[in-house]
Amino acid sequence: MSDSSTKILDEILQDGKDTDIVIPVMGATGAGKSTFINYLFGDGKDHVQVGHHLTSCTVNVTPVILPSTSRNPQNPDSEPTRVIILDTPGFDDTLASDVEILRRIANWLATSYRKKMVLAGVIYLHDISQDRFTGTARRNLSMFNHLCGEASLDKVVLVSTKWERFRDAQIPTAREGELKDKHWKFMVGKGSQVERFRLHSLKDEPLEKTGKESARHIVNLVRQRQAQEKGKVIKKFAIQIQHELVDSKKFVPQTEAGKQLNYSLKEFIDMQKQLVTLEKGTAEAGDQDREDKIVEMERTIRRLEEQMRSLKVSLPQRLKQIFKKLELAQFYVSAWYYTALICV
Ligand SMILES: Nc1nc2c(ncn2[C@@H]2O[C@H](COP(=O)(O)OP(=O)(O)OP(=O)(O)O)[C@@H](O)[C@H]2O)c(=O)[nH]1
Ligand SMILES: [Mg+2]
Repeated sequence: MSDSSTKILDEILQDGKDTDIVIPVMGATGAGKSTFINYLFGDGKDHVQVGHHLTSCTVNVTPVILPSTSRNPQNPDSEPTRVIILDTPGFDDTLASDVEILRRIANWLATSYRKKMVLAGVIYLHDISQDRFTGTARRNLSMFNHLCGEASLDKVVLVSTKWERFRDAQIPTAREGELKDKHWKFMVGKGSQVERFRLHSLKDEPLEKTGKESARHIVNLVRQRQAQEKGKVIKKFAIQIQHELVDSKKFVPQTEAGKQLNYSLKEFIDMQKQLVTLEKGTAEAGDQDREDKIVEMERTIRRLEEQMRSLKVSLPQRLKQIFKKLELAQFYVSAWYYTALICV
């Protein structure tokens, strides 16, 4: 993305006001977030960039304004409502580390909350054409839950995408059932809604809403829930990470989502130990399974090392002194410990 377009996108946030409605779209890389957002416009144009390659496409948090701005009928002179849809990069991205992605999402959401922009709800996309609920899918769902917090899950719509990759609806329907019974069970129990984003109907399947209508229907679900809550808590509604960063004045690594990344750093140490043991084993065996495991672990280690480097960069001396002053001893010590590990 060019510098000038990034500047324009920043302006949406800079102009943020309490009449703005924000709806972030999240999910793993390639789940179809940018495609979903473009369908909301229904004009065939790319308002956000869609990726057709194996590398991640959206690397920055990108807000777009839906062309459905409306005025308050009781007060026609008031500012029109801007509905801002937020495109986000997924975790386990191929281009940026999880620490960096969390920092970008967290900064945008915290700034919007400070400006009193109203977060109406969150849309989470999952690619139903994936044969397995992979580590990346699990990680994204876990990070998403820690960003939102349990209390916000009734503002979440869980959406499956890429149904068109099947000949009929049998397999994706069964997969959706499995998601509801297993991976999404907790969230559905806390009030998350489940929906399908559909581009066109499959064999013997009448569908009322496809393409733009399907995408708009999902956004309307979020807005309807917000309307039901109007006058109650909506003006104060925020997801967990916004409360943590703005109300509780925490640093990103201290938030529930940030702590997830610390756990990954601990994993790094365990993995190194396991790797040494496995390497010893392969010297005598030539065992293919074992070799595959090593390749997979080396890949994870490289990813975690990258995160550690990012953490080091995000912890300059000045910040360390602040932690010390605030007597955040536990966090300070562990951050120092990991930094020292990288230096040896
Ligand atoms: N058939 C089908 N293809 C889809 C759908 N959504 C996305 N795609 C395709 O999936 C690929 C990735 O889509 P994107 O919209 O770029 O996915 P993304 O979640 O924004 O990916 P990142 O920006 O990398 O995080 C593109 O080739 C899209 O055309 C869908 O609902 N159905
Ligand atoms: Mg994208």
